[in-house]
Amino acid sequence: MTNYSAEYLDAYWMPYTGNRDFKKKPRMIVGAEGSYLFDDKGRRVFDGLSGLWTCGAGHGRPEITEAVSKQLATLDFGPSFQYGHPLAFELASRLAALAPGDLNHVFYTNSGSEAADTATKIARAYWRQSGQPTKTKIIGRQKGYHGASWGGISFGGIGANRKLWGLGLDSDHLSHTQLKDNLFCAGMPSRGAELAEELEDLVALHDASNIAAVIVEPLAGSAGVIPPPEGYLQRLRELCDKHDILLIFDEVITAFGRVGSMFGAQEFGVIPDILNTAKQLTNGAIPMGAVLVKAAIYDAFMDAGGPEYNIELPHGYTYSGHPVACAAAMASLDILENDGLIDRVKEMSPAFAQVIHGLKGTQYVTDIRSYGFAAGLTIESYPGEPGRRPYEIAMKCWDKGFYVRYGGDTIQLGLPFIAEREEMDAVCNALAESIGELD
Ligand code: PXG
Ligand code: PLP
Repeated sequence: MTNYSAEYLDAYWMPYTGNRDFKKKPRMIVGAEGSYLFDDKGRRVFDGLSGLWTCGAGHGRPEITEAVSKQLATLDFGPSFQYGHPLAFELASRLAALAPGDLNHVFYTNSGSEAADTATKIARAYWRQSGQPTKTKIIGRQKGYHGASWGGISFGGIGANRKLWGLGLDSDHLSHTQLKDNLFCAGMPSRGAELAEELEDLVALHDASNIAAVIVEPLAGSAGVIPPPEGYLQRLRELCDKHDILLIFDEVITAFGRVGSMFGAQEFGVIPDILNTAKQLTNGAIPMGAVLVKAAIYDAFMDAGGPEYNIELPHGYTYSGHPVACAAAMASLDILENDGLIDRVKEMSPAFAQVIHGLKGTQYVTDIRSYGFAAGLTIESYPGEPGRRPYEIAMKCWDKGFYVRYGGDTIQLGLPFIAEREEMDAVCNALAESIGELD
């Protein structure tokens, strides 16, 4: 079926979508394989964002299908509170071994939003357990994205995601690091490390005795791919240590290969106290997130736990560590390792940077940023309509057989880790052509 009636489309309130626009001209995806989506008209569309930064290993991987089917037939669900199943422990050990430093305890969630809530709840509870109950404020960063829950929209820094909701959680924000000095930079920009010093100003304003944690994406994804300035994350780490503030990295996009290392923490050489993951953890096949916590934090909860039958952290989700999600994650990590996909991203990212930065000089493209297999373009606005031109570009690309992400005044690419050089050229050509067709 390719002609959907208004009635057929009416009931579903789509997330982060212009519902009225979509329902006038539905873009229905009915299948996917490798780096391609298939629409309801039988067209093959290049997946320029790996789903939603989720499917780096490509769609329809038989290894994941098999692992998930087997798990469903063996243990479809087991209660996650007070009881466990072996695969959740195996996956936790595996993630702990992959993670840098002593980030060796894993709390499971079902999404990046829940990971943001979990990490910041752990941070606040940690200080309360440690006799510092006033340390509650969470410092995020302008342009940060940490999901759609009350936590995420409070310490998140994308205005459009906040303005409808009023008072959220006690938060403040560092400035973003997207500087005019760094326009058209491939990789980490050389200027901007001093922006980390703003944490000193926020400490002067609020006092460290009131601040639980700083949460940042090591590379900001949703806001349009903003790699960290050289030295910025190091300085943030130093200042967090100086003031006894926990540092949380939200690696929901950067973990598991996107930036050419297993974690952004490794790629950028800074180890946080808590590290959030989701998306690529299961290659997108089953919803799952994982919050990696350093030993000293976990141990503090165990030490303060009271009698051993007590629950040390009254927090969790019905589906935390879901057996089918664990199976998908194990298979997905196997694929990354067996196919050497993270090294592939690292090796091919200079070629990708060359291709994407080739769009410099294209009309309306006022900035291009890139790192690993991620890139963001800033598009000059129609007067008073910041979102329209990126939307028009993305729709033209879709018609040409290319899915790219648009949001705010940006276009984003997050190529599948299996993307070929010709596909990089093709998606960039489609972007250039689409921009050329604008009024
Ligand atoms: N943190 C970060 C850093 C994210 O990128 C979340 C948390 C929330 O995850 P969930 O699973 O609750 O959606 C995200 C999600 C885009 C795009 O196009 C990015 C996300 C989601 C959808 C689209 O940039 N990031
Ligand atoms: N709402 C109600 C009424 C519930 O019973 C539960 C879980 O038991 C939840 C919300 C939370 O659901 P989840 O654990 O899937 O986040």
